[in-house]
Formats: sequence, C-alpha cells, structure tokens
Amino acid sequence: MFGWTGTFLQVNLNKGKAVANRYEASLAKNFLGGRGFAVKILWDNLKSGIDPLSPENVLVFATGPLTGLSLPSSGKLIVASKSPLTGGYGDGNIGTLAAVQMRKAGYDAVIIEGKANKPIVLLIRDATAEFLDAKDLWGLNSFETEKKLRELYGRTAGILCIGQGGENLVKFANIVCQEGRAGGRPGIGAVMGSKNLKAVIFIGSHEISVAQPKEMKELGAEGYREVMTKPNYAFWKRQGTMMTIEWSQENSVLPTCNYREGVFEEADEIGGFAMEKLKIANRGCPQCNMTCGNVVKGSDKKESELDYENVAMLGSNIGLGSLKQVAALNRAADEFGLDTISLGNVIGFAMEASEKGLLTDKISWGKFKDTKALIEDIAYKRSLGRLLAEGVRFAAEEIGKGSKRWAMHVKGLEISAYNCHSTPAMALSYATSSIGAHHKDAWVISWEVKVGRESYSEEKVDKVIELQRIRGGVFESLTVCRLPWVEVGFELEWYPRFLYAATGLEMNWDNLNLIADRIFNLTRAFWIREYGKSWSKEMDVPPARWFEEPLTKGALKGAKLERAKYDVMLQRYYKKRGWDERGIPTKTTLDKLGLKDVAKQLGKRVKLYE
Ligand code: PTT
Ligand code: SF4
Repeated sequence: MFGWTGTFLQVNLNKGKAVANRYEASLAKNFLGGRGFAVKILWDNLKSGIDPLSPENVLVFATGPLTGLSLPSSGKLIVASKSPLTGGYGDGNIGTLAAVQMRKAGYDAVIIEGKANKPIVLLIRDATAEFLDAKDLWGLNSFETEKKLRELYGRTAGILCIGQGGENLVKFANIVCQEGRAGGRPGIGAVMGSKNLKAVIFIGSHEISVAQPKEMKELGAEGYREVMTKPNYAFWKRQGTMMTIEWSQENSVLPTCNYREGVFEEADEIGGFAMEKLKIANRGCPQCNMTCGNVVKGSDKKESELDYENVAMLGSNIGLGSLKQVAALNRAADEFGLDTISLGNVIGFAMEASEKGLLTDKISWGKFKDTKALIEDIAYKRSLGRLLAEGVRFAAEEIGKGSKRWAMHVKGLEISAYNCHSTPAMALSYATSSIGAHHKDAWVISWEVKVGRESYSEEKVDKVIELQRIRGGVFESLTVCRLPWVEVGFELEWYPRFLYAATGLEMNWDNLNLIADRIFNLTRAFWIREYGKSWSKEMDVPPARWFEEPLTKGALKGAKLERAKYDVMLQRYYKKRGWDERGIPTKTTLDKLGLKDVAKQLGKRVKLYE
C-alpha cells in the first residue's frame, strides 16, 4: 500500500497495552481515511447504547492518504467518538503537528479504548507506546500542559491535550494543540477526560511512503505555487476567516443576542478590519502556506488566535462589542479547552433566560467580567456553570417554560455562527449535518445569498448534497484543509491528482462522491442505531425561533423561515438521499453503497421500510 500506512494502533488503557494492526486494503479504498475511518471504526467497535463518558466509549484519531504530505494545507487530523453532547456520531478536525507525526510514526488511525486508572499521558513514538504518569499535569490548563510537554519532547512533537473543561467532563470540551488550534466540538475533549487521558504525544521518524515520490514532490510544489497566485490570497493572509464578520453583518446572518437578530450594532468593532489593527502575528497549521490564524493581544494582555466563529459566538451572539475583550474570552476558552461555538451559544441562551426572568443568577448581554467568571464556572461546573456545562439542549429541558423554542441547537449540538432566519438551504445544511448543527459539511450560505434566499427549491437541496459530499465526505476523509478550495479557489481537480501520486489509485470525483455517500450514510446509521425508536424526522428540524420570531432589525426585518415549505424541502432531501420519510436510509440505499451488514444491524433497531 502506498499513501496509507496500512496500520492502525489499538490502545487499551485498562491494560496499558498498545497493538499495531494491519488493516485490509479494501477499507482504505472504500472509506479513504479520516472521517471515513473514524465512523467505520466506531460502527464496528462500539456497542450501541453505551454511556459516551464510560470506559466503553472509543476515541479515534484518524488521518487520510494525503495527510502530512508536502501539498497544500495537509496538516489536519480527525478526532472522533460517540458524543457526550449529542449521543450520536461526533468528530472534529484539528490542524496539528500531531497529524503529521502520527503518520510519520506509522499509523493512519489510533483507536483508544478503556480508561486509565490514574491520569496519564500517552506517548507514541514510532513502534512504542508509553503510558506516563500525568499527576503533575492534571488540573493545568491546555497552554500550561503543552508548554511542559514541549520542554520535554521538543518543538516538533505532535501534542494534543485537554484543559480543565475536558477533565471536568464539560459536554462541549474539546482538544487543544499549538496554543490556539482546537477541535472536537461535540465533547471529544470530555471523552479524553473520561479516560483519564490528559495528553497524547506523537513522535515519528519515518517518511510517509507514496506511490510516485518524484511526481508527488513536483505536484505538491506546483500546488503551493498555484495557491499563491490566486487573487484572494493576499487578503486571506491579512484577515483569514475574520473577513466573514463583515460579510455576515452585510447579509443579516451574523448571530446576535442568541440568534434573535442577524445584525449587530457594533459589528465594525469586532470585524476583520478591527482585528487587523490589533494583529501581532500570523499562525497556522503545519504544511500550509495560507496560514490564517490571526493572533492579537486581548484585554487580559494574553495572546489569542481569532477566527470568525470564535468572534461571532463570543462577540455579537452575547452582545459584546470589544474585540480585545472577545479575545480574552476566546483565550479563556482555549485554556480551559471549551468549544467556543457551544460556549457562546450557551452563554447567549443564559443571557436571554436571565432577561426573561427564568434564572435566579443574573447575567446580562455584553457584560465582560460576568461572562469571564461564568466561563470559569462552566469549566469547573460551579453554580449556573454546572447547568450550562451540559449544553443548551439539556439546559432548556431543565429550565422549561418554552425555552426549548430558543435553545439554538440541532440534535444537541449548538448551532455555529450563521443565523438562518432568511436562509432555508443553510438551515437544511445545519439540520442534516453529520454531527449536529455545524457548518463543516455544507457551508451553502454564501451561494444561497447569491442565488436568492426566498426559495426552498430543488436546486438548493441539490447544492446541500453536493457540498456535503465534497466537504463533509471528501475533504474530511482525505483529511486536508478545505480552505484552499473554499477561500482562494484552489481547484477541486487537484485532489484526484494528489491522490493518484500518493496512492497510485485513479479516482475521479464521481468515485470520490460515492465514497462520500457511503461515509455519510454510515454516519446516519450510527445516529439511528443510537437513537433507535426515539429517532424521528423532527431531529432534522432547526430550532423553532427561526420559524416563529422574525428578525426585527436590519435590511431583512420581518424575515423568518416557513415550516410547511421547510418540511417539503426536507422530504425532497430524504428522497434524493435514498432515505425514507423518517430520514432513515432504506435497505436498497445501504445495499447499493456496499453497506449490507449495516442494513442488517439497523433493521434490528428500527423497522426498515422497503
Ligand atoms: C471547528 C470549530 C471552528 S470552525 C472554529 S473557528 W472556523 C472554532 N475554533 C475554536 C477555537 O479556536 N478554540 C476553541 N476553544 N474552540 C473552537 N471551536 C470552534 O471549532 C480551524 C479552521 C477553521 S477556523 C475552519 S472554519 C475550517 N475547518 C475545517 C474543517 O472542519 N475541515 C477541514 N477539512 N478543513 C477545515 N479548515 C478550517 O480549519 P472542530 P483548527 Mg477545528 C482557537 O475543530 O471541532 O472541527 O470545529 O480546527 O485547527 O482550529 O482549524 O471559522
Ligand atoms: Fe490551517 Fe488556515 Fe492553513 Fe487551513 S488555511 S490549514 S485552517 S492555517
């Protein structure tokens, strides 16, 4: 095998043992890598119905055949498990040296089972795995942890760790690396914490072997050069994802005050140009020449790496209009290892609940100091923080009084930073995404704003599916960054060429899309296996707020979604996906995708229509 290492490392924390296993070449051909490997491993290894925070859960780190190679933006890693936040499939994508080092150590995926009997660091150095005492690290934040480990293992070691959020099992704790890269929105950091795993270190010394080394080298270099010729490249390097604040404001989709509005009076204060005035450095993921991490100093004088989602969720969505203060909140989230999107979402929810008199604790819009204290309370599960640490779905169930109508999540995952009062296709994208409400699978909103928002047309359904294939399927499984394509227009045709040079496999986009469908359907099957009879099509519907409470400000004042039209759109989507009217893949669809055994297992959990 070329491109793939062909090996998974299976780690059992109960026994303190690690075994390297070769896997079948057909697995690579059918699932590519990254998300494809992760969902297949979880499907095969996880008993359905287990508690995600019990030792029975399985934690997967997975890469793809292009990860770590010398080609544009290839330093990405999938972290996945059954999500403690949603109860379904959960993953995240991190730009990290760990991705490169894991491949150089000889593994395409590392599968972690069980629970260590005390806090440990897992050190994977080529063929050896060591289980090191982490008692001195437990209780430290992610920056402190990484600093200590770097002193011991060096600048190039791949280090993933959790902060206090993950240790304390906050349901949206994530995994942090390189002082500001973070991933695993649906609580993958809490899964690490539940296993007493404070950090994982990868150190590898092998070259990743590819089918055509000379061609790969030339093609990779050509790719890097091509990225730099794109007209948007220079501006991207200046602002990265932060330019989206201005775009969202202009188009009335900037989440504001718990998604009540799509415009924020102080948007200019927190936008891309405001960021440029504070910017002190540019950082990024390994193997990337588009480095988009904007480093600024926050009001706490600490460095903070800003992205659109962080700033929208910890800025406009909680009514905070000072970028320096937003940066300080973002830094706190990184230190504790809490997902900024879910964090800004639960805080916005709490502010609205407080305004409506539904909470005994008072927390008001835009109050920086109170918010900073609340973030600490969430990380340590104290007072109101204890409730919010469970996520917005749970908090709304506890508070009651109709609050679930404005609890902004789908399937338990808090919505990321696009307000969809006026964008039905983006609402559908959130509602049907593989992990709950995240924009990763289909960021259809920029296209939708261009073609016109009003319609719930077939064309929109097709576009959502097309993007879910390319982004959620192919990029997540090749496991490279999608931003060269999305943001500077690096053409999709490059990727089959890279894949050929790396693996020797000739695949066109039709082949890749078929693999994407296989992965997407297996992911859906995972959700349904977990939810069983309690699964319903209502799980693919966004929150009531977008249907019931029109925007009251901005150019799109009065806009809201229409439920009857949304339902028709959803059924059309199901049909095109080959799913029944409940959103469950039919036996025929699963058979066609080579998932016969999946159909068999699923049939035991729910009645499959045929
Ligand atoms: C991603 C989600 C995002 S999406 C952002 S900002 W974005 C938030 N970043 C967080 C952070 O930072 N700190 C923190 N404590 N929590 C955070 N939660 C949020 O996590 C990220 C970039 C970005 S920046 C995006 S869009 C793209 N995402 C990609 C993807 O998903 N797949 C892919 N193949 N390529 C991608 N490229 C881009 O990568 P999750 P990162 Mg991320 C500080 O983690 O769980 O996937 O959620 O990983 O290395 O930071 O790169 O406007
Ligand atoms: Fe990382 Fe940004 Fe480069 Fe993508 S474009 S690999 S997110 S630095």
